[in-house]
Amino acid sequence: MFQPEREALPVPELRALQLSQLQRMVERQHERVPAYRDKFRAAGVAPGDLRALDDLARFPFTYKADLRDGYPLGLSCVPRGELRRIHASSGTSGKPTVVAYDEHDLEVFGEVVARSLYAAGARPGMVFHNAYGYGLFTGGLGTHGGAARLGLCTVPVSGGGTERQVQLIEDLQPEVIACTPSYALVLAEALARRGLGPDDLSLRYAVLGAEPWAEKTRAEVEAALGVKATNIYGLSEIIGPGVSNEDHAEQRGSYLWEDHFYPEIVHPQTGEVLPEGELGVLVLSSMTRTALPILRYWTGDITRLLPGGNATGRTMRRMDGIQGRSDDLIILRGVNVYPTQLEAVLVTLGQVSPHYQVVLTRTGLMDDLTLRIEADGDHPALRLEIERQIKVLVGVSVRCELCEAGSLPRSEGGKLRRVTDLRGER
Ligand code: DLL
Repeated sequence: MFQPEREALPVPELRALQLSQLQRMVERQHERVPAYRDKFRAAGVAPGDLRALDDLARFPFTYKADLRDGYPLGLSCVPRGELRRIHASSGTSGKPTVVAYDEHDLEVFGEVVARSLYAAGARPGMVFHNAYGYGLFTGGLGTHGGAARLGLCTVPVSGGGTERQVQLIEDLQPEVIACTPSYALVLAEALARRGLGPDDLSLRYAVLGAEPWAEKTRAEVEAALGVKATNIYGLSEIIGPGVSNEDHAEQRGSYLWEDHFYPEIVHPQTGEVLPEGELGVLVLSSMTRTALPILRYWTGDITRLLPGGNATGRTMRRMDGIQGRSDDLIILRGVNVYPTQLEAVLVTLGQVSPHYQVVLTRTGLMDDLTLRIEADGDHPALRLEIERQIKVLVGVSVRCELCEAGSLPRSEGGKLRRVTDLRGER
């Protein structure tokens, strides 16, 4: 462990710490942020009502729209002069969401990413090929700061420029690589084209995240690069990468750094807090942030909490892989479908590549979903089998289209969009 005194804190002490941090947080928000004062008043709560962790359920959620309404820095708790960095996540429409950090927040950011990289297998002195995008996106600079804190030697290559990345991996012999899982597949293909396989590479650990991915991708990346791959999760509104990370020796759920981020799982429609182990929307409170503490942030990410305290000695809870986003939900002729459910079927069939795209179209009043998958040649039997399995396991009729290997879009270094919705177009 990077910080055993924190990561293995006995659970009763951890809960007491969380309560006192949450109490301090709501008091500061009430005192300093008019928008939170209004939200508390509308919900009929005051900071003094938070006497036990269960009381948190009475407090309001914060949504992306609250950050947008306060654009750019309406929810900030500190004067402008105390800010040290700003990141922004690009929205699909309109203004980006801006997030701000003061010196203390950057310390927290470095600490949680250092813990994450350590859990992923990185150790001081290793060379770190960082292919997350540098810039307004939190991925590049966020992992960079944590790597510095851990004592890695970072190659800040950023996303894109695949041929140059391959050259650098060959020449600088990094032990650790970080990028999106879809870009790891692109790098693996490019390395293979140069005749470089797992035994030729220095890489040992891959830290993959920023988008959903399945076990099949893990297996492919591990085999092609000769690494142990772990899942890193995070989001700009809470801090960036490093909210949670899997342990490389275990690879079963990402340890959530609960001394900084308080997790809840809630029902996607009612917002009711669900018992541990149930699937729902992840809601996070960034308790220790000073510039931009966010209360009960509705991440929209669907997952479940798993217990901690297993072989790794960490007491903090883990979160399962992200199963989808509450706003990615496709409602196809009345049936709820997440793209990851389709991916899961492909994984169980095992004969197709992890490259797929979902295309939604409309004929008259009927919505249609076409699942485009790469395969070598057209195999009508395979196509029918995929359609049949999806009908049985997901409950919808889709059309499967097999495309030539290498023909579907690949990640260009950033997040890959898998769903194309043409239903609004003629
Ligand atoms: O993607 C932060 C990050 C950078 C995480 C690098 C990991 C590695 P945003 O751009 O604000 O921040 O996007 C956050 O991305 O709400 C999820 O929907 C998705 N996401 C992030 N990590 C994972 C993951 C960064 N491991 C949004 N699995 C989140 C699935 C993920 N989805």
